[in-house]
Amino acid sequence: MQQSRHPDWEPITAYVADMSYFSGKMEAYLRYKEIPFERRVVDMKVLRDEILPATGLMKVPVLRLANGQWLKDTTPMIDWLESHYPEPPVIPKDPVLRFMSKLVEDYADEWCWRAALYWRWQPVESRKLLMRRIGHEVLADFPAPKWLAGWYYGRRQMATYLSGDGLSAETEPQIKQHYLDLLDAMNALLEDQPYLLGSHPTLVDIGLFGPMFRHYAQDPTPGRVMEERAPAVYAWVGRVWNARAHRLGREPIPSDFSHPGWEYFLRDIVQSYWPFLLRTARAWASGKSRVDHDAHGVTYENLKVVHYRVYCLEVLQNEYRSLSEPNRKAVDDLLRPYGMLELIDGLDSGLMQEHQLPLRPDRAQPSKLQRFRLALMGTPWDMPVKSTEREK
Ligand SMILES: N[C@@H](CCC(=O)N[C@@H](CS)C(=O)NCC(=O)O)C(=O)O
Repeated sequence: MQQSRHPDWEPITAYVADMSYFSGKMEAYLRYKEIPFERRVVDMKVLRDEILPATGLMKVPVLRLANGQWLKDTTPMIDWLESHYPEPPVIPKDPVLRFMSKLVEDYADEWCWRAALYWRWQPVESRKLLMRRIGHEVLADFPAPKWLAGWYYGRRQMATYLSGDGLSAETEPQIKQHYLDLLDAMNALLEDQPYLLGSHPTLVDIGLFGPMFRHYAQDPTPGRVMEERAPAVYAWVGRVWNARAHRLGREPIPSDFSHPGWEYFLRDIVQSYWPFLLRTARAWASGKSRVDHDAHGVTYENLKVVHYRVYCLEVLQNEYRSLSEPNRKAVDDLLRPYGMLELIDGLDSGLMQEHQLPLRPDRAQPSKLQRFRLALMGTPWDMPVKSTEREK
């Protein structure tokens, strides 16, 4: 299945990090679709001097087209690439499957993050290894011994994504359990089919590959759990990494979200994740920077209100609203055993233009002070929202 070639922007340079959740997701997509790309593993210098001025964030993955244009954020990047490299589609054509797949992708990106960070940084064995790896791989040019730079970065990750993301004595068992539940649900799906929606990889495989590959399969502590508890998931991780469109048949044998393996996902999305998006969007609209959120029978306290997630909700609501009446009913029927998706009228994250790809080249450049701060602190979640952007 030869992709049509685009000499204007090929080869694409993919800026990635080897232990990064979203880099794993992006690479799985590019590899399966056989989109030509050159892989560039970043260090702090590349993040600061190339990626920050071009995208406004020190985050990976980002793509640079041969004509000098840039793309960021895996979800809009995959949408953009799907429109230019349509065959074989990874996003299902059927509107119900499409909406449900986008919902699962978003859940994998934003809700599976907390437990993946927990299993990386909380077990001492994983933490020590990752601090070392980061010191060597990302912070090689840091003006400090590598072990110290890695230790500093790891501590910052823990402050931001563990204690800063609702980890407490009350929530810890739930956060830990989330990974085990995901494994059980995915194992059930993968006992019946090679990919989560049938014979070919689709967006749900790509989305869940984010937490499953660079974190769960490769970090030592969760990796051992996966090997023993869910060998079908372990095999799937390798299968997705090795999937190439030309090797799979042209006609996929599709499945859908009625398989019992999806029950866990649908319940968690409707009862925990979607309400979290609503809470985030409402808090953002009233200018709050932190919220508490009740889910899984516990309270996740003091969660950061991440502006990007308001945009996620806006995009998903737009998708849902654009469904025809019968398709919306089909989605509602799938979700009804767990509840319904409440919508917010007039939701405007103000980030729609920011995520138009390719990125506009005339973006505001960070000041020297901001660059210094970012080099030291990185950009955990998103940069502080300017007060003018936040007024509604
Ligand atoms: N929404 C973004 C998220 C990208 C992201 O969070 N990347 C992480 C690595 S997996 C990062 O670069 N973090 C830098 C930091 O925390 O300093 C996407 O979908 O690409």
